[in-house]
Amino acid sequence: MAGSAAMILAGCSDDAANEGANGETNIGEAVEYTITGIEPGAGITGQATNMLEDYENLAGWELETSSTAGMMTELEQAIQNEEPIIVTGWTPHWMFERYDLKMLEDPELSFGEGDDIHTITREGLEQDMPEANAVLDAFNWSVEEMQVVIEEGQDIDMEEAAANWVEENQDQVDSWLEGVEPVDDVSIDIISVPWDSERASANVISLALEQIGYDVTITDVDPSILFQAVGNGEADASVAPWLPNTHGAFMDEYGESIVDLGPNAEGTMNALVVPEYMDVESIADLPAME
Ligand code: PBE
Repeated sequence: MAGSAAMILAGCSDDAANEGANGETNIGEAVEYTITGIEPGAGITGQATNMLEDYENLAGWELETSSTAGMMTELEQAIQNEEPIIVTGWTPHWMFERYDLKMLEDPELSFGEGDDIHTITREGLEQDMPEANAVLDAFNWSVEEMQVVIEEGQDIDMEEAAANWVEENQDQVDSWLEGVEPVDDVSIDIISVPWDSERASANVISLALEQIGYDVTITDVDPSILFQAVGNGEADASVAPWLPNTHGAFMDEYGESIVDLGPNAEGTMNALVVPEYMDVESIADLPAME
């Protein structure tokens, strides 16, 4: 009896929100109870892993990690075929410009309520390189401006896209350089992460530092390595950390020996992202495994 009651209930709850694009299988079955993720070392991967614990309905669901390029390929293919797919996504990113996508509501706040992108330095940078420290501290733009560079960086080299932005916004760059004395070919190591948003900002801040005489090296690494390198003084600075949520665990671990100069861009967001045509609005409404 209990079994047939459960089956009837399951049948009744098989509402539109749980149906796949073909109207037959539910969304969970259609995506094989799998979230399409990105690099294992990304902050958002840690958040999505915690999410699987935060939501009872996601018991048994899996996060498949790969790479951002791999995730984007799967997203593109699913959209071409109008098939369901659930990915880990974020803004600023060009995916929202190119496709009709939505972020699922996150009532348990597994992804937090948004982040700001911070500028951090190693201890002692202010004493050793006061000019660079002043520029890093003044560096500030909006995620919309960042988005312009990200977008252009899809068609041309990110270095070139950043250079174009700097050329068109020299007044703003001047405001970061205001009152700072030029230096004579001093080397500085900027450490960053390999996502387009941070490739954009690392290149923009590097061009600004080069304008007053710095010789800048940019190195892209996993977030955990980034925090480790700034914490132990191997790298001078970074404009890449997403705080307090995305990289919060790394900041907890290494933050004591890191100087946080505060946000350089405000209002990023991580989430589960699905195509608009999918009939689901919240992580809490994803069907539990049967
Ligand atoms: N991201 C983009 C990175 C930071 C920037 C959200 C994919 C992450 O560590 O998750």
